[in-house]
Amino acid sequence: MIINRNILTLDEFTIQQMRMFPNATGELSTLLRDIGLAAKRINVEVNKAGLVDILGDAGSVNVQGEDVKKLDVFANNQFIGVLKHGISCAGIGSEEMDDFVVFDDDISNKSKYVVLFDPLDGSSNIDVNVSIGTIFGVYRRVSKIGTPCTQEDFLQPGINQIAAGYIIYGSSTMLVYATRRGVNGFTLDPSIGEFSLSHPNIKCPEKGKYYSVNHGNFFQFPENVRKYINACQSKTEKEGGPYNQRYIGSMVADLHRNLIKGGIFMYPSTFDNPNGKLRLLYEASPFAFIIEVAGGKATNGTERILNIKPNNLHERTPLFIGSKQMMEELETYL
Ligand code: P6P
Repeated sequence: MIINRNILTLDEFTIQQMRMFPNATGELSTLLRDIGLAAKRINVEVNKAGLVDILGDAGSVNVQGEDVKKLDVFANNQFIGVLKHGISCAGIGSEEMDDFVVFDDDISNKSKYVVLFDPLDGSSNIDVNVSIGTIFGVYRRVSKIGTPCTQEDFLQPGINQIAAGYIIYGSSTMLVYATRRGVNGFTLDPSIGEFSLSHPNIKCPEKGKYYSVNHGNFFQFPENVRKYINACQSKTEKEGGPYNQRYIGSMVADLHRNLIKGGIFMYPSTFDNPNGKLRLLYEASPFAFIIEVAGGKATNGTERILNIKPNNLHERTPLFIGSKQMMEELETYL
């Protein structure tokens, strides 16, 4: 009997992947489906943000010292809700919370994964209708199964990620996630309310024409970074140029474009942020995992992002990430 399934939903895809591994417990598939559910709930609010009083500041300031938008809080609660009441996660670390959270109940303590996430990155763009996103990374616990998870479970180098992904709430809403087997993109189909496989086996083009950086910080950048940026501005056709500068100030949107079309994104150290602005655990490491599986590279300027052993939950890092050949050219300057 031929079962005609034109487009696989996220659930069907994760179950199909699980069937390939007879020993799979299904915990990762369940975890990814839980994340998809939270994303659908957040998408509803993001899409109507202009219509209801969910815009604007929630009146609080998060651990980063940033005004917390109401949607930030809503998004954070959605992920905690599905992960805490699921069967696959022992605890979480979130940009919105000072410390990591141990779920510490019988089922959660038996789960083998922990999740780090930025529930709604780029939230300062909410009020001006620019695409924003969720970023997540999944690690296998290093602490004993059956006991509460510990800080060590969260402070692992990014190379230990089992899966990493993002949701972009844009002209369409997409969930993109990577395991070592590949990067796959799912577009939310409102007619069935499911994420459906739209971008199978995403590969980042080895070179592109986009370079993404906040030029407003140009004179704060290290000299060798400024030299590379100047080179980006004078590429001839023979050198693969001319390049276009694209920077929307929303990491998920900038990196999604560069992943699909090819390009390089840079957030170097600045006077204000000598260790970089972006966070290692729930921004840089998940994207570094995704881009490397897709064929690209990601460093902090001197070291591979995925090799960095974090010291604390909210650690920041400079970030250079994108197409392989563009990163290799940048490395000749660094
Ligand atoms: P800047 C958004 O606040 C964010 O964390 C990323 O999404 C984005 O890439 C970056 O900061 C933008 O920072 O300093 O250029 O406005």
